[in-house]
Amino acid sequence: MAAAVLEQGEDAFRKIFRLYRRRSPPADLAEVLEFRPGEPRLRSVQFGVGALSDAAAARVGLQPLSDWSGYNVDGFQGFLFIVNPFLPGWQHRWVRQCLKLYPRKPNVCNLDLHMRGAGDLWDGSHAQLRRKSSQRRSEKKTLLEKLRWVTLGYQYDWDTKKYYKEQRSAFPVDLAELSRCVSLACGFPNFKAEAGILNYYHMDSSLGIHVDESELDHTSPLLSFSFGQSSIFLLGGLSRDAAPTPMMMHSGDIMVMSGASRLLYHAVPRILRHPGGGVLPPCLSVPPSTEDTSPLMEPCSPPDWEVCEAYLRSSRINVTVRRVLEEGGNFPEEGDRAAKEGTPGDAYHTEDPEMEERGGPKRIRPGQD
Ligand SMILES: O=C(O)CCC(=O)C(=O)O
Ligand SMILES: [Mn+2]
Repeated sequence: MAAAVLEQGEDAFRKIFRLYRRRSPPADLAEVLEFRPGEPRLRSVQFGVGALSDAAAARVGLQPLSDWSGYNVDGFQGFLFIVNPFLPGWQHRWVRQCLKLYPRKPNVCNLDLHMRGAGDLWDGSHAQLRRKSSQRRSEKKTLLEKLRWVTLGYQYDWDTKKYYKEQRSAFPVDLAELSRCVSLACGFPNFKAEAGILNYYHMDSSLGIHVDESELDHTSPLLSFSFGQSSIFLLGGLSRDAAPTPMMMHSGDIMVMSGASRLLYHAVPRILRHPGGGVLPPCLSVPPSTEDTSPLMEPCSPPDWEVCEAYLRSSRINVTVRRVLEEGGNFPEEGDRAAKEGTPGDAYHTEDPEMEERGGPKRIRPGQD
C-alpha cells in the first residue's frame, strides 16, 4: 500500500478506497485477495453434507454441494466466500431475471420517476442493445444502461434508510429459493429472503463505504451474488479507522456476511474487466443452458442472451438478499415521515470520481461519506 497517502482528517478506509478507485496510474492489484487454494489468509470451508440436496441445488442452477469451494478469511469471523458454484450455462438465467424481470413493477427502481409512460425497461432497450456495439457508439444510452438499482420485497427507502411494513411487494420466488439453498448450505436454516437490493455497475461505477444496518434482524446473514465483470470489494472493520482488506470478486461468486462480519464497513471502489481477455468471463461465454430442468425459471433464450451479453460487456450486476425482521419481530411504530424529493439512491451509486473526493451529497447510507 505504499502509494496510499493519508490525507488530513481522512480515515484508513477512505484512504484505501481512493487508492483502488484511482484510474491513473492504476493501483497495483498484488495485494487484492484472490479466492484460490494456497492463499495463506484463507481457510477452506467444508459444507455440511446433506444440508442441501443435489436436486434442490439443481433447480436454481447450483452445482451439488460436494463440488462447491468456499473460504473463510482470517480475521473476518462469519464472512464466507463461495467461488462460483453455478452450473455451466445457468448464470445466464439469473442475469436475464436481473435485467428483464426484476426491474418490472411492482418492484422499485431508480428510473421510476423518468419512466412514467415509458413502458417496460427491457422492451424499450433490447433492440438497441442487440445492435453491434460499434454501431451504437454514437447512440444515446438505453434505459437499461441507465438502471442503477432495483429493490425487491420490503422496499428499502433510500431517504430514511429504513424499511416499512406497508412498503412491500412479493419477493421473487426463484431468488428466494436460491437464497434458501445458499443459506441452508452455509448453516442458516432460518434465513428468509425478505428484501433485495440489486446494484447495476458500469466500468466507471463504484459503491461508497457503508454498513448494511437498516435491517432489524442482524442475526441473519446478508447474501450477495455477483454476475458479469469483476470488481474489487473492500471489507473493513466496525469503524472506518480499520484499513479494509481488498478482495477480488468474479462472476458467479457468492459472499455471505454473518455473525461478527454482518455489520462491517465495506465498499466497491472499482469494476474491472474479468481477467483472461475475452469480452465475458469463461463461465458466461458458454451458451445458456436450454434444458428446462427447473419449474422455477425458464431457460434464457438465445435472443434474450444476446441482449444480456451486450449489456454485460461493460457491466456488473450485484444482488444482495436480506432478512429484515427477526422471527416474531415487528416494525417499530413510526411517526410522520419526511416528504421525499428527487430520485432516491442516486447519491449512493456514483460514476463521478470528484463526487467521491468531495464526500458526496447527503442522501446516502449510514457510514458512507
Ligand atoms: O456490489 C457489491 O458487491 C456490494 C453491494 C452492497 O454492498 C450492497 O448492496 O449493500
Ligand atoms: Mn452493502
